[in-house]
Amino acid sequence: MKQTETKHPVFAVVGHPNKGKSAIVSSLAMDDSIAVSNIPGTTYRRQSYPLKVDGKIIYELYDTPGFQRARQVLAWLKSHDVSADRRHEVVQAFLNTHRDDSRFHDEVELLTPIMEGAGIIYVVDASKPYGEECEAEMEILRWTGQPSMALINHIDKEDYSAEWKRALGGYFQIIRTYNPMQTDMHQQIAILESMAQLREEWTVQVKASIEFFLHYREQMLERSAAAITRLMHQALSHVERLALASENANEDDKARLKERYKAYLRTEERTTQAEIERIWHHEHLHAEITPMGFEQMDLFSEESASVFGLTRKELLISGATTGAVTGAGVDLLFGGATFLLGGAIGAVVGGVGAYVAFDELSEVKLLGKRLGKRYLEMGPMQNRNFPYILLGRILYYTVMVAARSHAKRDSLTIAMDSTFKERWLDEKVQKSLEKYHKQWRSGKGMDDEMLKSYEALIEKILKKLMEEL
Ligand SMILES: Nc1nc2c(ncn2[C@@H]2O[C@H](COP(=O)(O)OP(=O)(O)OP(=O)(O)O)[C@@H](O)[C@H]2O)c(=O)[nH]1
Ligand SMILES: [Mg+2]
Repeated sequence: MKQTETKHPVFAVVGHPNKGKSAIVSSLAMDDSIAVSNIPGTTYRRQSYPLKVDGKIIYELYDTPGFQRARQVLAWLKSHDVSADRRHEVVQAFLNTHRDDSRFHDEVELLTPIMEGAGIIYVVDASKPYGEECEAEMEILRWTGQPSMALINHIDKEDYSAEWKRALGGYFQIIRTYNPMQTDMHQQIAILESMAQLREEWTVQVKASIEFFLHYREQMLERSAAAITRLMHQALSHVERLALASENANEDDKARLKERYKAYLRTEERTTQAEIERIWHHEHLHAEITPMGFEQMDLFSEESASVFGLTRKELLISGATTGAVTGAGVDLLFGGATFLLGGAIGAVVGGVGAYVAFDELSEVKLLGKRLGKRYLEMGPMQNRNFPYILLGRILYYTVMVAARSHAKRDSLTIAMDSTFKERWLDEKVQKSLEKYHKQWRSGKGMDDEMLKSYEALIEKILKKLMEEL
């Protein structure tokens, strides 16, 4: 189908082998399933990757193999030359004659979508010096008559972009630098705006795509905030029950219940992380050998508490101690055997120890007979610090996933950042959050309206964090 007949813009990403074409497609189409590798010739066939939102395609990109025999193709075209306004017909004739010619497999693959109407995105790696072999490639692309732009990528640190720009200038209307390894919404929008300029008929569609794209980003934030709210709600209001075999509970039963309660919370966190990955189109993170996540840093570790939890001073600010917090309450706040974290962890957060007592997440209650059985019960979460640890961790995870380029294929390691908390949590935010945390603690639950306002608060925090990326 010709581009003018489709409702969304279509572009073919082409160039020399191993220059980052697939990385660029991954990044622009937000697709982490595409093969990206430093072995030249990784992409063997043309393949279309549409960016879809609610079933509607925003734009579609073709990943293609690199040119292999550009000079021979150009020689063939020249030997069949006609008038300049009909050169695209010669390219079409080349395709018709060479469809089954294995020598030109890659050229046929990459030229086909262009001759079907796709715009051209020509990728070069400006960390290598300009090479004349590209001239034949650019010349062939010119023969197709399709609108085109060049993207300058930097696979390594060296920079030969000045000489590349001079060479590309003779062939392309628009030349832009693009880093597929970085997620930057402005960079992405800039590319879309360049696409809009390429051909007058495309402007309206591409502008609409930009609107959709911005709207989609907004949606991803909203959906993330909803997932985080659900996690907080489930985790903090959860009540874990253990049926007892005998009349009385022994220490083993209590320990078993505590472990189950913790396991539930860990699973909820992991499930939400997976949901966040889906929202941000990182479907393949778990195919990695090293799973992404806080595997090295358990939800109930002191390290977690020191990085994400509140300090004693901050706990006092939250108003957690105002009113009648006595007896068990104080123990739940600072831990039965109130402990200060050791020097090693203190150092991580600049000498301020965080308070947590994971032994004291909630009281263990022995319940009366139910269906002839006795139950032990734990929950809802009473620990004042836990909500901040859980929330800090999921916010951090969301930011890491959202900031990850879809072109990356290494496993994501979470480098802990002890300054993260300062980026989102201040006294005001803490006070607003505490209102909800208190409600969950009380076991009264939360109505939809209150959950919605918590979600709005989380969304605001996420937006702020994302803007700083
Ligand atoms: N550091 C860095 N590496 C990049 C960048 N772009 C691509 N790479 C790496 O360069 C290698 C080649 O990238 P691909 O996207 O597979 O290249 P391609 O042009 O599709 O290659 P073929 O399919 O073989 O033609 C991969 O190892 C990428 O991770 C970049 O901007 N920065
Ligand atoms: Mg490729």
